[in-house]
Amino acid sequence: MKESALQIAHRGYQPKMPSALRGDVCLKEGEKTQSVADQEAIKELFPNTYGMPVVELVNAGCCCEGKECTCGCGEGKECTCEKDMARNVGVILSGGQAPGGHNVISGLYDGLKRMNQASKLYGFLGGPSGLIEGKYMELTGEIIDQYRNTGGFDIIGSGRTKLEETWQFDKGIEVCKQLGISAIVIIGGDDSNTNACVLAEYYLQKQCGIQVIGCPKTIDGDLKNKMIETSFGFDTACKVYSELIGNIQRDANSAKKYWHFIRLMGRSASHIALECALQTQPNICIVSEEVEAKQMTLNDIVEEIARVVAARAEKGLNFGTVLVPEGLIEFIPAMRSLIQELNDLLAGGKEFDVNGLSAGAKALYESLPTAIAKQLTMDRDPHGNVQVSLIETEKLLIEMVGKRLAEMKAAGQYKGKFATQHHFFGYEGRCAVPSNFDADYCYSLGQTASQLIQGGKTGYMATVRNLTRPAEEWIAGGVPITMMMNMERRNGKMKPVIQKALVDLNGKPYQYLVAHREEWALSTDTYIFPGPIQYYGPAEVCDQPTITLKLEHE
Ligand code: FBP
Repeated sequence: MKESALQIAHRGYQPKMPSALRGDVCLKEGEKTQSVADQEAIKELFPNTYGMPVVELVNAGCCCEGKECTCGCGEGKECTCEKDMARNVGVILSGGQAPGGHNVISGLYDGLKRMNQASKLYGFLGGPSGLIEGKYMELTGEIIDQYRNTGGFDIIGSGRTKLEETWQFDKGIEVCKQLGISAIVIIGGDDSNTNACVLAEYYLQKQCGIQVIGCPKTIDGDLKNKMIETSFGFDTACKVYSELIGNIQRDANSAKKYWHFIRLMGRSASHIALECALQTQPNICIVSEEVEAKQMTLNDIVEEIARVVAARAEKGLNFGTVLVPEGLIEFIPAMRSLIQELNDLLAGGKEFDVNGLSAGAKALYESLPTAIAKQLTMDRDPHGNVQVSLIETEKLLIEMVGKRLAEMKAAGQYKGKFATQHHFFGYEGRCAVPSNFDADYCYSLGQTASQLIQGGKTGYMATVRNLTRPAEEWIAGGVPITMMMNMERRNGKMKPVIQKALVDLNGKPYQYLVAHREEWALSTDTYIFPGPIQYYGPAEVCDQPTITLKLEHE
């Protein structure tokens, strides 16, 4: 197979790691934990995995000296020193692709092999369904080497099957027993990690000797909290989109004739749009969480865009950029109610009949451009949700802003031209070659997962923190997944789930946007052009984390 120069060179890239992961490692236990909310309910549902301590990986020796030993190594009280037992481990990629997944797997593989060459890593094929259907492959060194530092999830494939029913868990035990697997690593987002925790709890109850460890993945950036600074893939995806937005801004600034409406992936939260705005300084960036907090209507959003377009036209600037988060439509209160009614109406594959909607929802539905109304009634995802990536909100806004500007023109309030281009950036970023940050972060996550397994942990998510510092200073460890949980209503029932992190309107990244957006709206010389991700060169060009991460943690 022919390969690009970067593919060939990049295989030899050696990911940077926290210094604690080099050499022998101990697991140092911290304080006992509790869930972020609904403690009693979560404790009752997870009697075996609730309240476990946070663990930190430290160099063997630094936590052991002079203390009473609990693990048989004769060393330390607070540590469980690694026992270099050979293990068979299974790994699953779950949900949407995110750059760096292959490095989690290579870090996991290297970690297991370093501890014992006889250990084996099996990849379950096509996502969680691979576990229950017994579809797997052994990941050998030769296979792993082909995928080091590459984008994509194609090494074993991914899928969106939910692991949440007892028969699936039991099937998993059967398959693991056949392969001698004593630990499973699930690389996924908030839902997949919630399911990983349910699985860990079930396997402990059954005493079947299978550990379950999660890893925080999603380009959407919404799996983060006090202990998880960012999910992997967010960094690369935002850098890819920001490069493209910067290029478009150069074009807009050169041709001076188009308004570009750019929709950005991120199923629910607006982290991607916000980060891209911080990297490129567009004329407008909509933040869904603000729309919801201010109870804005679609017309309010249109009015605001039209205001900026008219103000720029006054200065002779009939061009600009508008960033639109993919999830926007569901954060507009009236649209959310309409979508909810549509979800109920269409549940179980029923035929759509507009008369089944309430009067308000029907009026809103009928006011929408036909194409958008049709998109809202399209097939739901496996969880019964509307597939926001298929709804062309950017086109909806173009149409509505165009109409509003025509009215303003007729009233003598606007004299400019409104020629537009629309874009959607999503899939372009999900399988990009991981940035050095993601390559390093993911490799460290994989290595950390191997240590948590070796330390006998289950129901934990691998974590690597202190990410705005050089990689050597990163702090690797594990957080009990129950610590991140609360109870939420899902499909009409209260369920334990990991709390999703939406954009914090009091947080520094959003506040930075608010402080600068009026200047960015009206100016021509505030655009930033980030250019393509750089893999080789000075650290200030190649190894920078996202601006969101820097603002949140520095
Ligand atoms: P995950 O949450 O599974 O990481 O997926 C994120 C995402 O890329 C969203 O941004 C997007 O809305 C969705 O997946 C698209 O899903 P699909 O790949 O099924 O089209």
